[in-house]
Amino acid sequence: MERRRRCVALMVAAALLAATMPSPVAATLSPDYYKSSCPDLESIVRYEVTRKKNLTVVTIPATLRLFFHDCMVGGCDAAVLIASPKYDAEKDADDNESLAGDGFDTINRVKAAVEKKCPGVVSCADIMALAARDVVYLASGPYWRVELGRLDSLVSRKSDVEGKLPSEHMHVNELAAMFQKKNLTLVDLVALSGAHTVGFAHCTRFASRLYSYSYSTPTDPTYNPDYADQLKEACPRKVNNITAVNMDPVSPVTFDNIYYTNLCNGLGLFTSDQVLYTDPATRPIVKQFANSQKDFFDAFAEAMIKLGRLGVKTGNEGEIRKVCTAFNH
Ligand code: HEM
Ligand SMILES: *[C@@H]1O[C@H](CO)[C@@H](O)[C@H](O)[C@H]1NC(C)=O
Ligand SMILES: *[C@@H]1O[C@H](CO)[C@@H](O)[C@H](O)[C@H]1NC(C)=O
Ligand SMILES: *[C@@H]1O[C@H](CO)[C@@H](O)[C@H](O)[C@H]1NC(C)=O
Ligand SMILES: CC(=O)N[C@H]1CO[C@H](CO)[C@@H](O)[C@@H]1O
Repeated sequence: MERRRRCVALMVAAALLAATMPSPVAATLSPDYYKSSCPDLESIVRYEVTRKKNLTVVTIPATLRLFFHDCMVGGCDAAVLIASPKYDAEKDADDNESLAGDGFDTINRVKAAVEKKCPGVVSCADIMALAARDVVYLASGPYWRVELGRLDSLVSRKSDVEGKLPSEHMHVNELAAMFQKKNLTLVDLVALSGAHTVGFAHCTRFASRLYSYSYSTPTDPTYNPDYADQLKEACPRKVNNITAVNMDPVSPVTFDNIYYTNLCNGLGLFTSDQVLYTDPATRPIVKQFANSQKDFFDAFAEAMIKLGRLGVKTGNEGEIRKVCTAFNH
């Protein structure tokens, strides 16, 4: 009840959403890209992703986050999947922020199944885009047609990651600037952050909000006090670096708009979540999504399509990897 009340009675102009028209489609991307070369692609991906999700539900957040990290660093090109014996690939950067192994495993399983039916045809980058859509849908989230036709990168460098991924300590101006560099708007930022309606975060990511916000005010006052108490219980002062909590304390495994009602109630886990409500630049968008799951779903789908257009490799910039963790050469 209380949760709903603080976010009702607002009518954000429809213009907010109209302002997020996607940029023109890169000529090479199309949902029908593999229509003749691998007609069963989407059902193979769906089947394998469902199988993996049936084994472990953390597949959902892990696979979704992996796609975001891949796209933000040099584009959606599966560079994040490369396993380097020298530990100098994208996934080895500190900023990979403990990407969960189940995301990698999902893509590798799907790729193996796709290779059996359509050898050498479908890129790992496209499989990541399809799998990210499928896990959202399996968690009761929106569905969208995925544009396809990406090639896989020929390089993957740890040093490329620095400064490309947002930090949980960032405020709206910093987040907006980082997203703007990728042509992602404020609405895209708020919508994509809604991915934190599923998944986990380690205590070490937000402990400073609980214990060392400032000298006179140790706990961030934008936390709901009861929530802060619960978090302190789960994450004591000298917590290890393994303990994690649900990012959406209300509906942790469902892809829904509760993330936004949470923000209205001080239940945003990271600074980067809660500021979307405290900052007047983004608060109307948070309220809109809290009030309309449909508006959130539409905006999320659109923002994921835009995210999927970043840094697409074509021609001699890429290849179709045989296995997603290694270059062909
Ligand atoms: C807006 C800026 C963002 C920041 C600062 C941020 C930061 C983080 C951090 C620090 C974690 C916890 C990692 C850990 O402790 O293991 C996390 C988890 C997660 N993030 Fe984000 N993120 C952002 C945007 C996004 C976007 C755009 C998506 C996807 C569209 C996303 C999807 C996820 C998911 C699904 C998880 C849970 C991962 C899991 O349970 O394995 N995040 N994020
Ligand atoms: C996943 O689990 C659901 C529910 O138990 C079941 O109906 C479905 O057949 C399973 N799918 C796969 C691919 O294992
Ligand atoms: C952003 O849009 C501009 C203008 O359409 C384009 O030139 C630029 O390449 C885009 N940037 C990214 C990262 O897609
Ligand atoms: C986690 O803590 C252990 C033990 O203190 C340490 O060896 C390890 O390097 C830490 N891992 C990370 C990712 O910081
Ligand atoms: C999933 C994964 O590969 N995570 C890596 C992130 O980077 C650290 C080193 O900074 C590795 O230890 C992890 O294995």
